[in-house]
Amino acid sequence: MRILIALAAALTVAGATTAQAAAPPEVTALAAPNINVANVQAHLNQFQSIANANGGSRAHGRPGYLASVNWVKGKLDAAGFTTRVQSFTYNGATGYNLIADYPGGDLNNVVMLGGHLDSVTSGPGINDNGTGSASILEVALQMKATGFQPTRHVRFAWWGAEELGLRGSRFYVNSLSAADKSRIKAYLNFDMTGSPNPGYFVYDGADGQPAGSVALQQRLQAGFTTLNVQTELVKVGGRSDHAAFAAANIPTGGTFTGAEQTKTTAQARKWGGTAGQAFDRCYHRSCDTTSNVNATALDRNADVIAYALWAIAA
Ligand code: DPN
Ligand code: ZN
Repeated sequence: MRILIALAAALTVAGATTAQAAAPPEVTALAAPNINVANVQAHLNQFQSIANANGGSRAHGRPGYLASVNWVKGKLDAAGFTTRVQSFTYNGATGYNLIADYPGGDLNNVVMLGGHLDSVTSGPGINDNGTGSASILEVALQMKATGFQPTRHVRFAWWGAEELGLRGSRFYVNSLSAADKSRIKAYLNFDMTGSPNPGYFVYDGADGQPAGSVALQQRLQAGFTTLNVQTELVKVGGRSDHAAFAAANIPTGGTFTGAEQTKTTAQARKWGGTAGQAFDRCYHRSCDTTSNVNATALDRNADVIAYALWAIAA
C-alpha cells in the first residue's frame, strides 16, 4: 500500500539567472515508499536459514546471533550506510549491537529506529523479532533506493540480548555522552510486527514516556489511519528496547502486533482473526518460524514505519 504525505514546498528553479517573481508555493506530494512485503519476507527467510544452520536459534551467545548481525550489516554496507558493531559482555558471552547511519542530515537532530535482532534460545525468533528487524532493514534500504535526503540524520539499530533483559539497547544508551543523548530527538522501536493473530497496537506516548512521545504515537496512528486500520494504544512499559531511551528522556514510540496475550471478542471484530486465542501462540517457542507471520500485519507495519520515518525525518 502507498501512503502519501502532502507537504507544502516552494518551487525553486535550478540555474535561474534572471530575477523573476518568485513562483508561488505549490503543494507537492512527498511519497513515503510503499514497502514491498515480499522483500521483508525474503529477509525473514534469511533469518530462518541462519537459525537452521546454527542449531535452531539466533540467541545471544549462539552463533546464529552473530551470523544475523553479519548478514544485516552486509546489506547495509552495500547500500552505503556507515555501520558499526558495538560489542558488550553479558552472561559470560559477547553480545553485539549493529548501528547503521544513513549518510547526511543534521547530526544534532537525530532520528533513531531500532529493534532487537536476538531470539530466545528455544527457537528462530521470526515474529519475535525477525519481523521488526527485517522491516527496519527494508525501510533503510528503501531510503537509499529512493534517494531520500531527509533534513534530520537517521540512524538504525539492531539490538543484542533483548531477550535477556534489554541488555544491548541499555549498553548503547549508557555508552552515549550527555551531548550525544541530547542529539537524539526520537527513538522508534519495532518488536513483533507480524503476529499470526494480529492486533494493531501503538505505544502509548502518555504512559510515563518523555515529552514528545505523544507526537510520535500520533504520527504512527496517522499511518494506520491512512491504511484504514484501527489501532489501540498499548502500555509497553519496560518490555522492549525503547525503555533505555525513555529513561534517558528521549521521546519514544513504536508499533506492536501482540504477543502471549489473548485477543478479545471486540478485538477480533475490529481486526479479524481469532478471539480467545493469543496474538502469537508461538511466542518464545520453537514454532516461531516463517510460518508464524501474518503477511498483512507485516506489510501494514512496514508501510507505517516508512510513513512515520519520511514524515519525522523530512
Ligand atoms: N519484548 C518482547 C519480547 O521480546 O519478548 C515482547 C513485547 C514486545 C512486549 C513489544 C511488548 C511490546
Ligand atoms: Zn521481542
